Amino acid sequence: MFCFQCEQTARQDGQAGCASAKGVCGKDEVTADLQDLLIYQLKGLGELSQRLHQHGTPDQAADSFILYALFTTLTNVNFNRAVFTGLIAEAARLRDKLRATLEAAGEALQGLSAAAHFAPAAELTELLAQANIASVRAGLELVGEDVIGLRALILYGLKGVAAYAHHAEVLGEKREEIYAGIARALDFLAHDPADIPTLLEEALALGRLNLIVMEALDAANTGAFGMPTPTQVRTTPVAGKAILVSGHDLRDLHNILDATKGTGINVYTHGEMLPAHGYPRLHAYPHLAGNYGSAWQNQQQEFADFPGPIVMTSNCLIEPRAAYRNRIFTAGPVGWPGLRHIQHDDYAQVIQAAQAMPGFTQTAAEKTILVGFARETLLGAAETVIEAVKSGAIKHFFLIGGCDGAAPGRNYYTDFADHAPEDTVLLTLGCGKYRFNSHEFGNIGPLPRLLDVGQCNDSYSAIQIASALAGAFGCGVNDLPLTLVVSWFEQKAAAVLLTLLALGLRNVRLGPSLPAFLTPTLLNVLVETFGVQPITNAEADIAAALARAA
Ligand code: SF4
Ligand code: SF3
Repeated sequence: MFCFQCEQTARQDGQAGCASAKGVCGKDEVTADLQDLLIYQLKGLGELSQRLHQHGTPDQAADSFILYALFTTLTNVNFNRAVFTGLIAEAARLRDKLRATLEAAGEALQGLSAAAHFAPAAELTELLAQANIASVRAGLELVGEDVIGLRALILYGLKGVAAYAHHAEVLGEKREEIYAGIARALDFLAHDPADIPTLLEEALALGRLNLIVMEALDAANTGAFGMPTPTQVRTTPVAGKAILVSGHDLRDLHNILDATKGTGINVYTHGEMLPAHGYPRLHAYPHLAGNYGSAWQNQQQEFADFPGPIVMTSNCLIEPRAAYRNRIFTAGPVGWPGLRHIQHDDYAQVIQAAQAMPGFTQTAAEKTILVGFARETLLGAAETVIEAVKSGAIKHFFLIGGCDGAAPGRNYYTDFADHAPEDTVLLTLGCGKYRFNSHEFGNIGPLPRLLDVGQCNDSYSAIQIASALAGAFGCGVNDLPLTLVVSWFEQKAAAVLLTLLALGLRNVRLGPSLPAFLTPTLLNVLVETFGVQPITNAEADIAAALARAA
């Protein structure tokens, strides 16, 4: 096992990467090796799919499978080795199907990569013996650390892109250019590219593809559930039976709300599901009672304390404790050995579990949190915002976006928000905000100082807001009084970072630690070419950002 795809990867003696029997996230060696093999196969499958796209006869089942399978390998999504042996068998089946289709169409099949020819062993032991060829570091001695690092950046970015594309797809956004773009990227990786300028160009191409994917996801979410509007969300319980829904998938939340209509069960959001309350067609369910708990890394305590079942719809799952193991359900790409998985949107077992439990016995005093400042609301307030900037009432915007994690260095983002001067606006995005979003930040005129744009999935909204402000001020986004402070943890954040770079956004502050797969040479490229800056300490970074804008 060797995995260095996320921010919390093991870092010992100057060596980075989880390489023991179990990763920091809890992923075991067997699961990690099976994930590598699956990725290897997906490169081969992507290569064939790419040829079908070029031929004008794409295979929808294979394209959807690719998104889903890539998503299962994201950090904190699926830990169930049985799922991966199943996906490996399915990948081989689809590969053979695509090859047969191409042959039947008279397409020559020369030049296919080794990944496209890979025959997975039927037995687990033999399968694991094949895993070496699939390691993210395979070929290191031939191509060196920089090439391995750039391939990893592209692969991890691609996982994030696929996850966003899957979220959009389940709500009906199925765009040819997205499937074709993902197949193209896999085809690129299948041929073990080793030219650094070409790899860098591919990373930016992936960032551009991700912008299209995030636009599709925004269209999917707003099309299905309406434009988010400012909404007060209750953060204290009300008496009654309860279900907790965590992760990012709005469709799952919607289906759970529908399934529990009239049952008397209240539904609460957790973690990245908080912004769901801002969507009118989700908010309209009276039993969407509120938000419970905070960010993913606190789930073991929060889920144990929650008096009902929990449904995990996407990242970030961590090892379930015995206290709630029999009442946590997984959905979509998520999995953990022994947990019950929702099949065919059938929530009967979840409802039964909620009815069998006490729920909340008392209604607590009401506390709320404000969400729902996605692009339309903020653009609707553009005149107020522009006036406030012109009058000097707003000096600067800080977009604090991205993931949370368990490491102590993550207090940087709270410090940043708390130390930002009172004439600055804080835009938040992703799960990094839960450490500080209940703090009191006050208002600037009619505008709250902290405006939550939504999930990490809503990065498109933030990009639209920045572009619209740049348009209104007649300047480029880099000339706005705006600083992006990105906290990364997993591969969705890698995809968003590539998009920001592809859009030419400079001076992004990145932390809490830099990706382990980026070598000093690659980091230098990010710093020199894109002005990416590692975080230092909050007060110094705020001062530097304000000085640059002055
Ligand atoms: Fe380690 Fe992160 Fe990989 Fe888990 S996902 S094994 S924590 S690098
Ligand atoms: Fe968070 Fe996992 Fe990335 Fe959606 S829930 S931002 S870490």
